[in-house]
Amino acid sequence: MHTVKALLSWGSLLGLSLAGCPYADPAALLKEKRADTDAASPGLDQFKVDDSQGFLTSDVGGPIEDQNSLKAGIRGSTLLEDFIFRQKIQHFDHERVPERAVHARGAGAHGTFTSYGDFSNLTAASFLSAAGKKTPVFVRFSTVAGSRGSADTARDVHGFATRFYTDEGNFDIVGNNIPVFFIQDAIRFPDLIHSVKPSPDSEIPQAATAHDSAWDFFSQQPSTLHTLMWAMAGYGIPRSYRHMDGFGVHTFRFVKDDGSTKLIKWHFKTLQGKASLVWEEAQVLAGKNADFHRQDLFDAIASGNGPSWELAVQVVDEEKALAFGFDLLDPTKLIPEELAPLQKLGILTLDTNPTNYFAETEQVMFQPGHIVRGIDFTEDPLLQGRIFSYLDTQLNRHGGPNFEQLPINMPKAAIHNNNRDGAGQNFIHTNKFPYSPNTLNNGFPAQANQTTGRGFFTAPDRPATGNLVRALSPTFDDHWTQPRLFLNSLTPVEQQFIVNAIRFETSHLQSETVKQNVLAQLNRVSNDVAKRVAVALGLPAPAPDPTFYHNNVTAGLSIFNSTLPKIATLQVGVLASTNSSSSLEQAAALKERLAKEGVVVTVVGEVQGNGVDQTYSAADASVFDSVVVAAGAEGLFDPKTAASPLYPTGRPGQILVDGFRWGKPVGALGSASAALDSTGIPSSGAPGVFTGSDVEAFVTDLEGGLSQFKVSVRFGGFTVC
Ligand code: HDD
Repeated sequence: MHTVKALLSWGSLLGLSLAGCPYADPAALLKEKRADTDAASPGLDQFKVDDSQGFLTSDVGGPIEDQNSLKAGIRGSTLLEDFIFRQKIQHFDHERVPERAVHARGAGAHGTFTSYGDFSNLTAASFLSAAGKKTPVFVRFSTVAGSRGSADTARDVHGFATRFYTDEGNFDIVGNNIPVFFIQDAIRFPDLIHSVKPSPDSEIPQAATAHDSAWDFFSQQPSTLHTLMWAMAGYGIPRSYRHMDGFGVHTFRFVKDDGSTKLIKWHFKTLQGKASLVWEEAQVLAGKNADFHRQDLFDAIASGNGPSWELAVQVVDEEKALAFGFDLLDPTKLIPEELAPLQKLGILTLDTNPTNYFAETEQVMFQPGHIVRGIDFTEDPLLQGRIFSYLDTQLNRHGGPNFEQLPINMPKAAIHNNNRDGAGQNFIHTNKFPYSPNTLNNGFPAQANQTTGRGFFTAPDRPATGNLVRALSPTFDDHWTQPRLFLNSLTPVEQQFIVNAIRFETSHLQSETVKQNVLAQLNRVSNDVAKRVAVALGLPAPAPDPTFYHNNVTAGLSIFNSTLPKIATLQVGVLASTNSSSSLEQAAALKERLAKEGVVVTVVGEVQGNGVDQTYSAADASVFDSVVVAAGAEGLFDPKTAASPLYPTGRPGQILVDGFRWGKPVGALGSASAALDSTGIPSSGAPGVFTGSDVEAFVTDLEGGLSQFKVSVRFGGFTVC
């Protein structure tokens, strides 16, 4: 009775009619929200719980009358017999499952893969069998080292895991945004991860490799050098999940219907273009918006700008596994595109956000072992170990063997087998004879073969010979040629960023031995890089160690030498002043104009309202891709007039200056060019700095700046020799 009365009085306060059913009206309030999520999480509708109406119940369906615990007297103790209390608290106590041992921090989305054609000349995989054939997908992006609550912009390799719910079963490409990996044999994975994770005593630092144990391992295990170079470059700090490529890393096999095979490498090429942050803004973002990447993906999809990638493969004849001067079974090597061009297979588009993060993104359980007919493994010893590890870790996370029955993991293809029981069994099997062979169930489920049922088949010609040996092949021995190829293929600014990143990381090292070991390894890749790191560490410059030095380059590895094909979803901060109505009008006009290109404008002012989206006390350059000052706001940047009780001293100027020094296009309209002068930013002729009074011309310039994304010349740069 208490509850109904309370609701009635709150209802009348809110102006709601609660006549009849006291729970009906809150449903109306939720209606709008529900409309948002109805289209989400395709294929999972039958599992969705719609709470927009109905009574609150216990887990076993009994309606609950009151949400206080049951007590012995109004001021008495809670009773053990209160099963409603116990059930609710018990469920809460078990809400978490173990976070992923690696890649704990991430975000995912649903979408579709559409095949460009019939690729039966390459593979028997059915999802690649016809032009226009659509396959539902779920993709999860992640960082590796940080825990589930860590900041998105930590410098790290980024996970790019894609599940194809094909009509012949689930196929996962559990890849990264970097085409190579740190180690060559899965047995070393626990060592790699232990070295990177926080110190066992203090659990410091979170989601970072700037510490002794990581660099101790890196320098003792030079197979890490290639991936390390990529992680120290812009690939470790992408602008968003949408602005990075994905790679299957290992060499896999395509198998055709006739059993013949080719070696392949998977690539997802971003159609948003590649873009990265600079390290200083990534660090600031970790505090200003730790959910920066997660939010970017969610918002882009919600605004109808879901990202796309082209799926492509490099295809190599089996006989050429050793033809390129390295071993295609070695996951620390990429195949330069000049040696094996990309063949485009189809397009992947993400267009739907999860409805429930836990049910979908947290419970999705990828496995490199999820392959389908037409695709096969190779003998890459890293891949071989992964096939075990992921299956095993899912058992730990789920607590039983039925995790494939969770809605997000359930294949869209029918499942018939004799696997039974176990914790969390969802299926009600009707077959009383769950064994094979049988006669009592007429031999079913029947075995597929190549003429009926398109049975999965391991490539018949895969070689398996040799004596047992606990060693890596000598064809895996060269750890230095490809890191140098990577360095050579970048712009001078990107090379400088790698040096800066290694200086940042190694400046945190305590051990002189580790520092020396790092320098020795860097020096085998590049004497120039080693010298530039050494000078920052106050150590003598090492003499060249030239065995692996070369001047080869390969295409497609630089992030900075191309422009973005799309600027939709990029973020512009327009700095206005609440005290200048003309600045607010101009900001509104810019917002409307840039919205036509899908560019998102945040109008910043001293106080919210009147078109101001964000206050100076909360806004920061790190969340914008560009910063613009509206005419009339220039007074906020003049040190003589800038102080305000509404925000920390100098904030407007700091936003503008940070935007400039982090390489973003910046601009000032009309009289606001005084803001550039006040903050020491060159106002005329400097690349990526736009001025003028004509809004249309200004917008054209700004859009050019946005597609350039980072104004490289602001960062200087040196040549690696
Ligand atoms: Fe791994 C997760 C990618 C080597 C063991 N890995 C995980 C995820 C990605 C990768 C993207 C997150 C999947 C998700 O979003 O749920 N891992 C890679 C790549 C590797 C690699 C590209 C090298 C080419 N991993 C690797 C090795 C081992 C593991 C060598 C163990 C021997 N990885 C795991 C794991 C995880 C995992 C512990 C943690 C959570 C999970 O599997 O589902 O089993």
